Formats: sequence, C-alpha cells, structure tokens
Amino acid sequence: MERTFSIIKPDAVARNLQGEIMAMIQNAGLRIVSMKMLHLTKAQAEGFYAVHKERPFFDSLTEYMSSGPCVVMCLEGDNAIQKYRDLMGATNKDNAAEGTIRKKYALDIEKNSCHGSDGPDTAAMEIAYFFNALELVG
Ligand code: 3AN
Repeated sequence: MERTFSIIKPDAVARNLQGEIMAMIQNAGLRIVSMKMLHLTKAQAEGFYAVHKERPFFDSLTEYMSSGPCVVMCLEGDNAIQKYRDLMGATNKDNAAEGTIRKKYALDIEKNSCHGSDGPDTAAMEIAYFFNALELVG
C-alpha cells in the first residue's frame, strides 16, 4: 500500500467537476483516505509550489492556484503514486493520453485540473502540508 497526494485544481472545481474526477480516481482502484475543500491564499500556494519558485510560470501558477477553491485529497492504493500520475496524464493536455483526467478536462498547461505527487518523498511532504495524522482516516 502506498499513499499519494492529489489536488482537484480551481479550474476543475469552478466547472463543478469534483465528483467526476473523484469517480475516475475511485474507478482506478484508489481509495480516498482524506479529503477537504480549501481556498488557498497566495502565500499557501507559494509554499506548496516552493520547488518551482525559479520557474517563469511561478507567479502565474500560484495566482491561479489561489484564485478559487480546490479539493485536496490523500489517496491510497497499490502503486498509488504512479497509478495516479498515469490517471492524470501528461502536464500538457495536448500530450496526455486518451482517458486521462487532463485529456478530458484540462484547459491548458497551467490550468490542468489536477495535481499528483511525483515520488514518495514529495508525497510524504505534500500530505503533511495539508493533513495531520488524525485526518488520515482510510
Ligand atoms: P506536473 O503537475 O505534471 O507534475 P510540474 O510539476 O512540472 O507538472 O508543474 C507543476 C504545475 O505547474 C503544473 N501542474 C502546471 O499547473 C504548471 N505548469 C507546468 N509547466 C508549465 C508551463 N510551462 N506554463 C505554465 N504552467 C505550467
């Protein structure tokens, strides 16, 4: 069993797609072990994406991530990190495979509907950024 961290980003929540994306996650065999809806401040989004702070899109990305509510989740399952990365599809929706969340719902490379941890260390850090041990109930 492995855990990963997921965000249904503001572009998807604004279009009321939370339920459809959660159904895709559950149909892929992942369990939602914690979940909440948040409206991040710019500072909270900057903290979360600190690893990208030198990238040219950092300001725009954190502006967008704090532009409206999002859903943060901890997911669990066999090979959960890679399984969820596969389900999300490529960062750029134009390169995402058919049947992936981003192919179906992303608007562009920035407003790409979902986030998923890219490895075990990031997953542990990202889960701890949003959830305490008592909130992980799965
Ligand atoms: P992924 O989310 O697929 O792991 P990262 O970690 O490279 O992709 O990028 C983090 C987030 O930054 C992406 N999900 C996307 O919202 C945004 N992003 C990535 N590349 C670009 C870009 N070239 N222009 C604007 N936003 C980008």
